[in-house]
Amino acid sequence: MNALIIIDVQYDFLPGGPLGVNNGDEIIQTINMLQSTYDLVVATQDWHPIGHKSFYTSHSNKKPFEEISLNGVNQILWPEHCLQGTKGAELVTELSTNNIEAIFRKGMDKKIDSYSGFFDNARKKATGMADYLKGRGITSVAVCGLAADFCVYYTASDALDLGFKSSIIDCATKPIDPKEFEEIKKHFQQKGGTII
Ligand code: VGL
Ligand code: ZN
Repeated sequence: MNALIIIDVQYDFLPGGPLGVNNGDEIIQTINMLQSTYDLVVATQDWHPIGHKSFYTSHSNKKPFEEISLNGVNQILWPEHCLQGTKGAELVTELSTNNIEAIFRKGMDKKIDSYSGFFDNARKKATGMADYLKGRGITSVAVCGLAADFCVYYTASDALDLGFKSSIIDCATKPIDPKEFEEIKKHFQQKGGTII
């Protein structure tokens, strides 16, 4: 049984948003068409409280995209995005959601960011998505959505560590940094993942 995992298709990650991914809007129809070819469809939603420590505004004298160590974990400081309950945190209305059986929220702990849909970045807490997928008999996952070089990649990579077959759907994801994503793809394939 295979599952499609749709990562963070939220307004704040679309062009014009505070963390807008170039051409991020172009993947939505592709994701809609793909859904019917999977046994199960799930999604994630980046869902930050005000004052989340991944925001540069939560630290003094820090600029967007600066890197710091946050409780021992490397952290890129982002513009404020996906604040709980705001329009920017909503799943984009053009995304078909009728077949999405579960939505896993992440990034709710102020002290630690969460790129992967499975764990926070320190791997201290699981979202429950792995158990959910396993409970549904899923052995293989395909990951799409935003952003390719962060939440999509971390989710697909954790899926491998958790024993799933895992692929990234290249035509249904867009990176923040295209050059970085090319390197990431090589690394993911070396680890046993597939790019489709
Ligand atoms: C993401 C940075 C910060 C993502 C979420 O969805 O890729 N990136 N929060
Ligand atoms: Zn975030």
